[in-house]
Amino acid sequence: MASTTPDRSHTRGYVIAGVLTALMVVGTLLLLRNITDVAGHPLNTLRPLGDQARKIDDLVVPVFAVAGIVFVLVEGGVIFLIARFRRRSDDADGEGDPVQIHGNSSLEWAWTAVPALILAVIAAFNVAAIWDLEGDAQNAEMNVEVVGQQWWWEFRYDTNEDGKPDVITANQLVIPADTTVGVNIRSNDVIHSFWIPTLNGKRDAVPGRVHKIALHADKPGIYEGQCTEYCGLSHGYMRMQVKALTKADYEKWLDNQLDGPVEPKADTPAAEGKAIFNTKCASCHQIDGYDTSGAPTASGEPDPEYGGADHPLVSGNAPNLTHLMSRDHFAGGMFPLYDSYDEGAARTSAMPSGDPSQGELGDWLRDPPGKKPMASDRARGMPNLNLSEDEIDKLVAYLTTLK
Ligand code: HEC
Ligand SMILES: [Cu+2]
Repeated sequence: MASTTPDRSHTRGYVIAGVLTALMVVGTLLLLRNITDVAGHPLNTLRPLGDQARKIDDLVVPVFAVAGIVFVLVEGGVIFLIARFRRRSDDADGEGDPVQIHGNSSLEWAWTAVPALILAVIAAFNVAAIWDLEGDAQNAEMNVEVVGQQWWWEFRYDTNEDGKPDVITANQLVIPADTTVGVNIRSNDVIHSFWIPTLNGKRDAVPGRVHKIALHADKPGIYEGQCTEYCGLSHGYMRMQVKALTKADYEKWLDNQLDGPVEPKADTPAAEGKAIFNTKCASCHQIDGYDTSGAPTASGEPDPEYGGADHPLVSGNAPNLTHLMSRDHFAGGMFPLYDSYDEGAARTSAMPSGDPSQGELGDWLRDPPGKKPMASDRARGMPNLNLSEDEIDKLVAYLTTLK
């Protein structure tokens, strides 16, 4: 022991403390840089673009500030005490020890009561915010059913309020801007989580339950989201978007959705594609007006709620394709439906414009599980149907007519 002089061990300690401090400072700066650089990061909770996200932000910022003050006070105190009362080389045992305050009840009461008080005040604001958000959901101007599926999101609109959906889409939840929209979040299989961070907090989609939240987008635009509850193989490929349109564009979009599917002209590749679709795809995918009532669901049984004759637009566990090309992306928002896609104003018009991504759709039909991991042998996702190139061409010709 005599070989380690106090001086050398001190130096080593200072070096380690210095390096750790430097790492912490660099890490904090990097973190701050990333979380404040919101432009290129669409999944950002610090950039509220709607009423509900703003209410959450208005709560988070002051709470974070309080936590920051407490952090600085406590850590500052710890560092001060370590420096002030550290053992020096000329210290003798038992001499000049700090005053011991163990058992000082006023001090102990104080450091129990002060944090409790701070937490109680924060809790009051939290509960008020939760009630406020709940009120928004209950007083929504319109409602949409949101159904989590492995691994994509389905959106159902009941515009004539007869209890049955009359518009069913996937991946992109289209809403009017500046309108409070209630979303009733459900699941058709496992637990997912619906999250559009610029509009509201996340909410789980739990089988057998309905969770309701409100979304209110200030302006027309695309608001990105991502499933945030691990839900199996392709959880990471389960995105969604809210597309907010002006009220006029929303009406246009709705009119188009309420129309039946485009019928391909006779004797075209698209017409042949439709015939192939009816034999190879319609058992899973719904096109409005084609009778596939009672299509089997994930469990293999016709599901009265999801696939029964009462809900002829709902096929169960595959996206409704009636107006496929009115969306921007397919398969959980992963792949583009348009090649030359205008990122500007066209993104928020009633119908995307550009050249259909025939290649992407062709690749998908050639080998869906190769493009996106799926367990199609267990009715989770789309199987490889071993289509010929000729069938693929005709199917793509048909699918791209479905505006
Ligand atoms: C066994 C059921 C099943 C069959 C049969 C099937 N699909 Fe699919 N399909 C799915 C499922 C499930 C998805 C969703 C996959 C995902 O996004 O994870 C899907 C996704 C798609 C999509 C993307 C839709 C979107 O909006 O995201 C297209 C396009 C598609 N299928 C076309 C076809 C065509 C064409 C056929 C016939 C050749 C076909 N499917 C046959 C189950 C099926
Ligand atoms: Cu999910």
